[in-house]
Amino acid sequence: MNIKDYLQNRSALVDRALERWMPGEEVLPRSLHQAMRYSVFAGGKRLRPILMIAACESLGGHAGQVLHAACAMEMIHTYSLIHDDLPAMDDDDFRRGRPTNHKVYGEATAILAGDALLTEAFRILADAEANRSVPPATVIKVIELVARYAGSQGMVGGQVVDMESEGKEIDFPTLEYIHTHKTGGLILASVQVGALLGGANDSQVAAIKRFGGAAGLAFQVADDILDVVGDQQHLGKNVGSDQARGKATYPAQLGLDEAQQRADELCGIAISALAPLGKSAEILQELARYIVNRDS
Ligand code: GRG
Repeated sequence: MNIKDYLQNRSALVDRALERWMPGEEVLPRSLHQAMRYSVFAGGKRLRPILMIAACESLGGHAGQVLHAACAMEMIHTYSLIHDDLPAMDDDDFRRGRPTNHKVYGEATAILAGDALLTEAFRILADAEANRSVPPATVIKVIELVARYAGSQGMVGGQVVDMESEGKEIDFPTLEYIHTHKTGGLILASVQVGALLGGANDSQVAAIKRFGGAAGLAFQVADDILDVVGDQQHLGKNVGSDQARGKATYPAQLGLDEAQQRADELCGIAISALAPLGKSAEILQELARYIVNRDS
């Protein structure tokens, strides 16, 4: 299967699973569930769930083993986007090609929709039926891992340092801290969860971790580049906003050419990290290329 078909096929699987796991619009309180569904079903790329599935498959597992965790990860990612767009943070009007959550439902409901998505994600990760074939120690490890990468020393921590750095000159290690924590963390967590639920041994987990670290950082470098050269229509959000806000980005620190070189270098590191997994990791390697060459 080529990468385009793979992305389409696995994204459709994730969407169907999200329909199963997300409360319907008719479930009380309706306004909250409508707001949650508005952002989850707004047409995201489903990159983190797809990476989780691909990691599991690269170890001989199948998508069904991780679909619940893949949905949980997408819900955490969506919560972070809703909160990031709020007036108190980036104050953005467009996301995934539509008005942002708070523009439609109001700030209070948008905050609560994000809170509920985060909380529901952990309910799903702990679901007994979804984990019926998973050793309990693995379930606990997965929950701990996701909490760590999403929490104060992960995504939320990265977001705080990002906010505190706006309009300031920061050094390169601080820039890398922001990118690896704010965005890279959920990508690294996704592939690790895919490996753990796919029954990986320690050396396989180590290879997947090296892949996820490089691919996660590459994703954010590419995102910075897209904010400079990308097309608003394709991206579904405003472009040029990083520079306007004085955000710390790779193009701002290194210039566009060097930022692109760094993205390519990270892609190479991610691809080489998978050498021990052999041919079964080809799709993950393609996903690394997609991450740095995408146009949205
Ligand atoms: C508010 C706790 C909290 C954290 C926010 C992820 C994040 C941290 C902020 C998002 C800001 C942002 C746009 C970062 C750039 C990288 C990124 C996460 C882009 C969006 O991810 P995609 O491209 O989006 O995978 P889709 O919509 O395709 O899922």
